[in-house]
Amino acid sequence: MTTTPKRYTITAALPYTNGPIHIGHLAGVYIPSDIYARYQRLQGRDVAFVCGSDEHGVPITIKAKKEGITPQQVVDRYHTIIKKSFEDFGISFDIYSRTSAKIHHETASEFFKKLYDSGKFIEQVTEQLYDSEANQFLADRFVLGTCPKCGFEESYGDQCENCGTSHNATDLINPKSAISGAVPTVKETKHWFLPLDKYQPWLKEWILESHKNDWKPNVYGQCKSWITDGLKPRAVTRDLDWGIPVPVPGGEGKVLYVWFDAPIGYISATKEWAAEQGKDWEPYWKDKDTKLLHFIGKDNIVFHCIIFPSMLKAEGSYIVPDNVPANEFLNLEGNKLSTSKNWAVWLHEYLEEFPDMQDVLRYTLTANAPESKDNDFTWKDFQTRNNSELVAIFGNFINRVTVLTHKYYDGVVPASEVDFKELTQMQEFPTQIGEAIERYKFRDGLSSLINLARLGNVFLQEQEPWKKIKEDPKAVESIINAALQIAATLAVLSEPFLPFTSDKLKNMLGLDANIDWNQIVNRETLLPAGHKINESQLLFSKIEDKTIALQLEKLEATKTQNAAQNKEVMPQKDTISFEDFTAMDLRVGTILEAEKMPKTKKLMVLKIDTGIDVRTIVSGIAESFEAADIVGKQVTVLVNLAPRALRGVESEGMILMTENDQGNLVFVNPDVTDIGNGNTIN
Ligand code: B3M
Ligand code: ZN
Repeated sequence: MTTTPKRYTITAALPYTNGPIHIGHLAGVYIPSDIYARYQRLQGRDVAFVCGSDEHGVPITIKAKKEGITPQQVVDRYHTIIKKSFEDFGISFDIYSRTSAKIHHETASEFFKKLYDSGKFIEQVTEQLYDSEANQFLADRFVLGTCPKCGFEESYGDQCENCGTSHNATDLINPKSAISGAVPTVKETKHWFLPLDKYQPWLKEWILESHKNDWKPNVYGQCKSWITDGLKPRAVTRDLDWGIPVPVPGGEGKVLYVWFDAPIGYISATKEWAAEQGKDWEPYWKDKDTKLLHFIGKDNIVFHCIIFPSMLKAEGSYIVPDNVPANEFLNLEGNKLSTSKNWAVWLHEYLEEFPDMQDVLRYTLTANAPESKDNDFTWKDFQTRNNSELVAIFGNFINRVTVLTHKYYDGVVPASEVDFKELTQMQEFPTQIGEAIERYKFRDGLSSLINLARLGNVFLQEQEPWKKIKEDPKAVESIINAALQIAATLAVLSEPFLPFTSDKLKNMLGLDANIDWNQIVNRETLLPAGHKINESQLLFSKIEDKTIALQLEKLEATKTQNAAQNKEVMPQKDTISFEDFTAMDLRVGTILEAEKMPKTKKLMVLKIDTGIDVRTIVSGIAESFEAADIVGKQVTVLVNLAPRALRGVESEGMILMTENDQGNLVFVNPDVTDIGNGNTIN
């Protein structure tokens, strides 16, 4: 039997502040952690739910360089946007802090100094990759190369996004600088290393032996492979200028590794929150009766299960996480979500297009959460979940029962003496949903919730109060009373998943906003007879096909844009002399006839009026044009090209073609001024 912990410290991964957040972030980390935190609060438990912006690290510096602004400007911009998105979607952090905050700089510095003073680090001069063009060491994301483990060619210096392995930049095969593209040289520099190998026996016992059954298989599996591969000392400082200065002698010009400071951000945020609340922060991180949980995405597992716990262990006075319920990844319409490719549904944009529909997204992302494998978000599924679950089941049930209550009883809850079996069944839902949440099975919890709404719907359908109201009004009182109890239970149990809907529903039913989870099965107190409910409102509304089509078009446009950007531009050919150029005789011609050459894919036989004669030219354009469409077109013709035979047809010249910026072949047409930026081809 597990006993209830005294308090919960719930952390959600600190998002990098180099861009806004999208549905992948919500589905992977913030919705599950929010469901969990809200549920524990409803159980009356002591919860600290903390998060904040991760404002150090190379991605931010790269973004700043790209835009010609300072890293501080980058983080200020996105911190505001991200914080607002979380608020807008009802992510109920007790605090959303940031790692550029003074309290965090102090906390992280002290933490480092404590490990330094107690001799927990190895100090070592090693050779690190260096970009001699940019005069800079190439840490982490400043270097790209082939992953030594999986062969992925675009692995970062510290982590491979393909296989998730974390390594040292010097392990990369064929490294190149992400700043200048140069092949790095090596240069000696001093750094501090945390000897992870020393913590290996403890990690083995703590994770592999004690958490075999309660950690998710994906998390446990990654840890196991790490520990069995053997851990190596890991540098926790970097030669960079953006970050927290290394606070010990010899640390000048160096900063803490972002993955050293960022998780300490959880502690700093807790401190900040506790100070605001007039509480003591320490029990949230140091008392053995506290349950510490890290909600993260799968690419962060090693940092939260191996590195940060080793840091906490080295420090000595902290607890380690009880669980790290990491999710897999969410894809969008079959492709990996990507900030740089703009392949995403951005939260701020979603809200502009679907105002007040936060819960529909929360619902879809939970119902489809990548809990045990990568999963796909599709707009079609979003529409179906809304129309056939939220509208047709949940919304429909609530609408029926509230409308009938107003119609028959002026909004006053009627009395009842009948114990319907549905009311007994209803009583099982709080435990069922609660247990699912406790086990991080949020999809199961949500599906139970919708089952409760289904139960209510079927109940009304079977009882048909609208038919009985004439001949048996007494029976209808009991039916409506029971249906209202189910509605009230839904109002409370939906809160962790659909907080906006829950608020609206509580309001409609005239329920106290702060009812807790265990109060709800009591029919006498929840919605007693005589209680008056408020005006009925629609909870959800149907999403039309055209709305979904618009979203799909938007993604199509992104694809086209990406294709145009990724198109390889052919390098310039060798220079020619002015004489070479003037030797070309270019004329404006008209296509008189066009015919695809039989048995070829590309060739088209054209009859061209060049102004001096009518001649035959064979051109490789049959894949791009229909013969009938080009007759009569004006084209530019190189008329003095030496004739040559193509498949037995003599070609006397060349039509000038180019590619436009969508990558399509177009004529260099005397009528058209915009010919794109391609080069001449035939
Ligand atoms: N900023 C990484 C990420 O967004 C990171 C998480 C830090 S949690 C301490 O993938
Ligand atoms: Zn790899």
